[in-house]
Amino acid sequence: MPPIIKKLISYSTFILCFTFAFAPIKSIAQSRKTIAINQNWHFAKHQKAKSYTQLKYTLVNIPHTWNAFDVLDDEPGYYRGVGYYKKKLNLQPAWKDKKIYLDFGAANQETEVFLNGKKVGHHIGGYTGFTIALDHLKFDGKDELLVKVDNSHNDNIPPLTADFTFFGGLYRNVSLTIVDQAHFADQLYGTNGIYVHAENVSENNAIIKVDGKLLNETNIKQLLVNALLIDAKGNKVGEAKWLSASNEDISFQLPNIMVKNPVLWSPENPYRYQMITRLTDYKTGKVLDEVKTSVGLRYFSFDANKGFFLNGKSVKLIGASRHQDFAKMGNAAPSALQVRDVTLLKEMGGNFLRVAHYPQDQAVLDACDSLGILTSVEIPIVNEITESEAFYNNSKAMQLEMIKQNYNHASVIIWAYMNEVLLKMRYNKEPERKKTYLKSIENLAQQLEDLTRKTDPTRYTMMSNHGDVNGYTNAGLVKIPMIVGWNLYQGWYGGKSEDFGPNLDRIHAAMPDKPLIITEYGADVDPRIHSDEPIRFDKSLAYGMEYHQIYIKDILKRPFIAGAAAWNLSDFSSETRSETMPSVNNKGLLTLDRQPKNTYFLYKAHFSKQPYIKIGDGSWKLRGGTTTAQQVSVISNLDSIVLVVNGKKQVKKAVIDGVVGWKIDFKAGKNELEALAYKNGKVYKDNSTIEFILQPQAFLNATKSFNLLLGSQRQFIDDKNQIWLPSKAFEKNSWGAIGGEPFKIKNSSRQQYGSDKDIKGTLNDPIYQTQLVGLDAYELKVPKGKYQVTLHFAELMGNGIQSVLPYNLDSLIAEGKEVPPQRIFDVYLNGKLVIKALNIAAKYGVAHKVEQQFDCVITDDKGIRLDFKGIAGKPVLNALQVRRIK
Ligand code: GCB
Repeated sequence: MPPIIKKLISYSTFILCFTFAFAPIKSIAQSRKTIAINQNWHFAKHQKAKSYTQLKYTLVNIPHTWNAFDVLDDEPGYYRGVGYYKKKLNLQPAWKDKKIYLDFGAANQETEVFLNGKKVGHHIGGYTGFTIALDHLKFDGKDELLVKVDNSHNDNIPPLTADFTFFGGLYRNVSLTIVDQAHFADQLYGTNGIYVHAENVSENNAIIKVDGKLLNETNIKQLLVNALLIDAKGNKVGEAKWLSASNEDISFQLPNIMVKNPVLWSPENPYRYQMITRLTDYKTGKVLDEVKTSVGLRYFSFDANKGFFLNGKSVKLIGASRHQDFAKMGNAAPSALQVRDVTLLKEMGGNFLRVAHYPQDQAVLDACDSLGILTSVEIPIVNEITESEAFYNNSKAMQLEMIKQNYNHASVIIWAYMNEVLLKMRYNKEPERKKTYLKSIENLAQQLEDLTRKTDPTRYTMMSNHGDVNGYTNAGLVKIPMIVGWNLYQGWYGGKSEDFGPNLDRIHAAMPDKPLIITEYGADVDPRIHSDEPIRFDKSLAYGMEYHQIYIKDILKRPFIAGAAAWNLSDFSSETRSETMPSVNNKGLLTLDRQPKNTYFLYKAHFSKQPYIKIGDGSWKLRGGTTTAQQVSVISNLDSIVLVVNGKKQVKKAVIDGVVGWKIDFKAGKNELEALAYKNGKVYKDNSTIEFILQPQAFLNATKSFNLLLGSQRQFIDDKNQIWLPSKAFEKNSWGAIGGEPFKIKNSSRQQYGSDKDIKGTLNDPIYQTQLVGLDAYELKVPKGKYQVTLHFAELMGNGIQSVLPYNLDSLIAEGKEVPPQRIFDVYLNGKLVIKALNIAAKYGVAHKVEQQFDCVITDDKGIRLDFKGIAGKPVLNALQVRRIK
C-alpha cells in the first residue's frame, strides 16, 4: 500500500524565518548520486534440479537478454523461463550512513531481488522500472545481489499473447541511487518522487504545480522543500517553498508557481524550463537532496471533428508506433540506440510517436521531449485478458507505474491501456460465457480509465481497436476512453488499400463525438523483395509504397483524423511469425537494424520541411530482368525533378504526392543515376549506382547464370547478394516452364501469394515460398558448354509451424486441417533420370529446403530440358539455378 498521504500544509501564508538562498542556480547538492552498475554481472539460465548456486555462470553486461540469439535461429520458440544475475557490490565507505536504492529500468517480466541471500524485493511486469531499497548492506566488500528474472508465460501478467517477442532478462540499465536518509522518493512507483505539471497554460500565463513525496529516516524535525524554475538560459522564473511539520514519509504539494508569458513547448520549438527541487534541513540549512526535472509548457485538445490542437493551433499528428528491439540485440539495446530512433522519426518529419505496446526506456521519452515529438504511452494489455483479480491488479499497477514514471515528460499527451483486446476472442461457442468475458473486459477498461483520469487529469486516454466499429461499440469499449484509436489494415489483412478512406468515414460516422487516431496501419515490406507487378502479400517494396501513398493521402484529406501512426517505425522481432523473414514483422519503415526503406523516404518527402530528394530505389543496387526498360522513381518534396541516366537527361517531371517515376533504359552492368532539382537558386541532388543483370530471352554466351523463382513475380536478393528473377512460361528459342500453376492456398481470400511458412534450413525463404505446381518440364535454350543445374524444392502444403495468433496467414488455413498431399515424382535431366521418386514431405518434412545439383554437358543445340513425371500427385519446382561452368 502506498504510504498514507499526509495532510498538506498550506504554505501560501507561511513566512519563512530561514531564507534558503538558491545562490548559484547550478546544482550544489552532492547528496544524490546515481551510479550505473551495468558491467560484469554473472548470468546463468535456470536448470532443472539445480539450485542457483550450482549453475555455471558467464560474465555479461547489462542491457542483457538471454533471447538475443535463440530468436534468430530457424527453430520455433525461444527460452521462456528463469535467468539468474549475480553481482558483488562495490560500495564506498562514505555511503554507510546513506540510503541506497537499486533501480531497474525494466526486467522482463517477473523479478525477485535478493541481497546476501535475503529477499529484498519483487516486481511484476516487464516494461516499467522499479526501485528496491538496499537496507541491510554489510559494507564488507562481499555484499552480493542475486536477481532472479522469469519471462515464463504467466496468466496473470499482461501481455498474455502478442505479435512481438517477450525477450527475457535485465534488458534496461541497472543503477544505484545513493541519497541522504532524508530524500525525495516514491519507491512504490520507482520514481524520484517529484511530479511537475502545469495548468491554465496559455501564451500569457502558466500555473506550475509541484507535487512530491519524501522519506525522512532521520531525526530532522523540519524539512524545507524549495523549488526553483529556471528558463533555458538559466534565469530564475519562479520559486515555491514548503515546510514539513513532521519527520515521516510525506506527500506534499508546493504553492503554485506562476509564469508570465511562458515560452511554449512545441515540435518546432521544444523549449524546456528546468525545475530544481531541493530538500533542506530547515534548521541547519544543509541541502539533503536535489532533483532536476525538465518542464515543457503546452496546452492541447482533441476535437472529434477537427482533430488535434496544440497551443491553439491545428496540428495533424503524424508518425509511427515503435517497438524497442534491435537486430541481434533483442530488447537489450543501449539507450543511445533507442534515442536514435526518435531522431530518425524527427528527421522523417514525424511529430508523433505511439510508444507501443508498452512503456519504453526513459531515454526515448527524454528524446521526444527534447526533439518535440508528441507521444502516447500504453501498457501491454494486448489481444485478450485473464478474468482474475491478479490480472486486474497487475494491469492497474502497471498503469500507475507508467503514469508516475513518465509523468514529467512534456511529450506525453495520451495514456493508453488496451490494444485490440477483442482479437483473441474467447468462448465463441458459448454465448453466455462470452458475454461475461466481454463484461470483464469492459470492467477492466473502466477501472483503468477511472484510475488514469484520477491519477492524471491533464492528459487524454485511449485504447486501440481493430476490425469493424460494432464489435468494440457493442462491447461498451468505444464510450470509455477519451480518444479511440483504430488499427486499420485495408489492403493488407483484407480488402483493398482504397477501402481505407471510406472505412475512416464509416468509423467517424459511427462515433461522431469521439476523437480518432489511426494507431496502426502498414504492410510487410522485405527490402530484399522487389516487384514490377506488386500485389498484396508479396512483401515487395513496391507494394508497400503504393499502400502508404494511398494511406497518407486519405489521412491528410480528413480533418477528423487527429493523427496517424504507421505500424511500425522499424521491423521488429515476433517469434511466432513465419514469413519471408521468420520471427520478424516486416512492417517497419526502417529495417531491424534501422536501414531506411523507400517507405521511410516517402514519409520524409511528405512531412520533412527540409528540401529532400532521393532516388527511390536507391537501396535497390542490384536489379535485373528480361528487358532493360524499367521503372525508376524519385521521392522528393521538391516541385520537379530531372533524372540523368548514364549521362543522358530524361524529361523533367513534376513530383506528385512525393513521388515521380520514369521508365528508363538500363544497360547491362553498372548504371549511374543522378536526380536533380532546383529551388531558390539552389540545386539538390541524389546519386545512385545500380548494377543491372540482364536475363536475356535466350541464354547467351556471355550469360553466366540464371536464378529463377517459379510461380513468383518478385525479384529477390539473397544473402550471397545474388539476384533471383521471376521465371516465365517457355517460349521458342528462349527458356521457361512448360505447364504448371503458381502455388496458391485454396479457399483463402487472405492468401494470394505463395506460402508464409518458415522454410527450414535457409534464411532465403522467398526462394522456396513460391512454386509451380503440376509442371511438365522446364526448358532452356543454351549455347554448347558445361552447366550446373540446381533444383530447389520445398513442400508448401501440410502443417507447418502453427502460430498462436492469426497473424500467420498460413496457420489459419493449416490449423490441423491441412494434410500434405501425396506427391511423388521423378525428374529427368535431358532424358536421364536424375531424381527418382522424390517425396519431399516424407523425406524432408513440410517446409524444408531441398537442393539438388547436377552437372550437364550440352553438345548440341537442344539446350537443357528437365522433365517432371508424377508418380502420385503433382510435381513441383520452387526455384531453379543454371550456371555456366565451362
Ligand atoms: C496489429 C497489432 C500489432 C501487430 C500488427 C501486425 O493490429 O496491434 O501488434 O504487430 O497488427 O503487424 O499485424
